[in-house]
Order: sequence, then C-alpha cells, then structure tokens
Amino acid sequence: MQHQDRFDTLGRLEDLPQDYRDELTRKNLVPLWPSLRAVLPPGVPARKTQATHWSYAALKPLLLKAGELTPIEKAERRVLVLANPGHGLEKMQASAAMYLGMQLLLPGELAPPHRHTPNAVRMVVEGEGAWTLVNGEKCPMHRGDLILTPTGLWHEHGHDGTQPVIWLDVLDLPMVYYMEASYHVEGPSQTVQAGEGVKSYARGGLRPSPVFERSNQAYPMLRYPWFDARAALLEMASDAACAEAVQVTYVQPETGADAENILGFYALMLRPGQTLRLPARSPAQVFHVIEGRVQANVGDSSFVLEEADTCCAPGYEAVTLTNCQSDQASFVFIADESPLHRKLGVFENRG
Ligand code: 1HN
Repeated sequence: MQHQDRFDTLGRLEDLPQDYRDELTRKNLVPLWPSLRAVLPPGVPARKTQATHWSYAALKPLLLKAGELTPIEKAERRVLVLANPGHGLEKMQASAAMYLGMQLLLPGELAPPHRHTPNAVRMVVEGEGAWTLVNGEKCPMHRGDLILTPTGLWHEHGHDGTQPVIWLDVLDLPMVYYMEASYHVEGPSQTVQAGEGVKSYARGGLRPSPVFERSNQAYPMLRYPWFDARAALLEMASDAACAEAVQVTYVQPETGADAENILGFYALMLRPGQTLRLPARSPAQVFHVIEGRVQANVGDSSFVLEEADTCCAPGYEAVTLTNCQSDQASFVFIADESPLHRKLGVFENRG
C-alpha cells in the first residue's frame, strides 16, 4: 500500500454508531480522524483569507457619511473596517492576523486617549492638520506618514485643520483577540512632552550615542515621515547595485528589528512600467498604494489599485505587482505577518 492510499481513507463521523457519538459529546470528547484532514491538509494550508480589493473612491463617501451620521462621541474611533469576506465580515479581519480600517477625523474632533494590547499603526491617506499623541509625543499626520501605536502605549487623536483627515489603521487585533489577550484601558489626556524620535534617527547608519546614558526605549521612533521613506527609495533606485526590488522595512532604529512585534511594515517603489513578482511566502500581505497606480495579481484575482486603494493576499500565494504608470514611479505600503511567522517558526518562502 502506498502512503498516499493509506491517507486517503480516513473514517467519517457518520461511520460511527449514533449512541457512541452521543456519549462522546456528553463527555466533551471528539474523535480526531474525521477532522484530521481539515486541520492538517496536505501540502498547503487551508486559508480563509481571500484576495480582496477595497477601492478608496468607493469607500470614502461612505466614511464621510459616517461623519454626518455618527458624532465622534458616539464612535470613539470612527472607522469603516476593511473586512475580508472569506473570514465573514462580522469577524472584522483582513487576514488571520491583520485588521484594517479607514478612520475619519473631522476638524476640531478629539478621539479620546486609551491604550490597548493589540499593536496598531496608522498610514495617513488624506488631509492635513491632524495629530496623534503617543505616550506624550505629538506626531503630526501628513500623507504617507507611518505612525506607530505599539502595544500598551497611550494614544489619542486630534485635528486642528479645516478638512477631513483619513488614515488607514493596521492592527494585529485578530491575532491578539484569538489569544484572548485583547483589552483596552481608558486614560486621562496626556501632556505633550518635548522630543521627536525621528529627529534622533534622521540619517541611516548613524545612531545617537549619548555619552552618559542610553535611553533603552522599546519604541524610540514612533513616526516615520513619508518624506524620508520616499527619499530613501528614490536614492536606492538611483544606485546601479539596486537592480530589482526597491524596498525598505520600517524598523526599530536601535536594534534593526521590525518596528512592531507581530506585523511587518514596508515601503516598495515600482519603477515606471516595472513588474515585480513577489515570492510565495507563508504570511498574508496587505498592499496600499501611497502614490501611483498598480496592478496586483494574486492567484486568479487581478486588481487595479488606484491611489489610496488597498488589497490583501493570502499567504502561500505569489503576488505580481505591475506599475501601471510608464512614466512615473509608483509607491506601495505593505503590511504582512512575517514577524509573527518568523517568531513562531512557521515562516516559509516557497519561491
Ligand atoms: C484603535 O484603538 C484605533 O486608536 C483605531 O485609532 C482602530 C480598531 C480596533 C481596536 C482599537 C485608534 C482600532 C482601535
């Protein structure tokens, strides 16, 4: 008998006598073999995450409408969640570990201070004048900026400008919730402290070295300005040695580790007309166009991502990105589950 044959013929639940099944149930027992293939499929995992595209042009009017329908006091965070239908919309998941939401803050509004166990980042999509206060550091929000609110850090949002501000929230909420470790604490308004982490790490390869003491903060940099990330990508692209993928990872600048513990964040530049095939790796990914227009092919699905559009791809799928612009670069923000997969030892690159 071949291995293959042996594994093809596991007993079904219906093969068992009803009185035996009933007795198992009464005793909180379940036979493994009828479900073994479902939890441990051959070769490649079962994935609920479906390749899904969220158009910014389609969601923005609905988000602005939420601004009319629901005052900030009734929402705390006024967000439309980008939910993956493969997981069931009510689960509010983009993938197994990632949550995505588009958040609207109107001029003069305050989203009150709190802290929570899930890690979050904000990718600013549109509008000027808003800020996020993270553990006392006031982070201005400009388009394309990445702002961290890691686990346990106090944060609140405010808006001194005149137009609506919209940003993309990326959280590891589904993972932390699954672990039964998700909760929040409300707090008093923070006082603004002096200091901007980004000022200490203004140039690559140069780390501040205080003579008398080291700060040893877990999150020394909370705001990653798009101005700097974009400039870094353009510099890289101008270097002959950087032939293929032009990508940077958002890191903790003291250690070089991923900026947060569970999800990874990257900025990718596609040269005019460039097509880039990303290898099939175990973590799911999210793509959000900061500038330009990008076609994303994920398995059998193909999306044209306009500026500010977002899509997700399940793990174990190769993704091909094409810059639809032949005369200009396009820039993509990527979030993925790599740090989680690496830490758990399940990370795979299948090429
Ligand atoms: C949260 O705290 C924010 O602080 C946004 O802006 C979205 C989604 C789920 C749980 C907490 C925020 C969130 C969130």
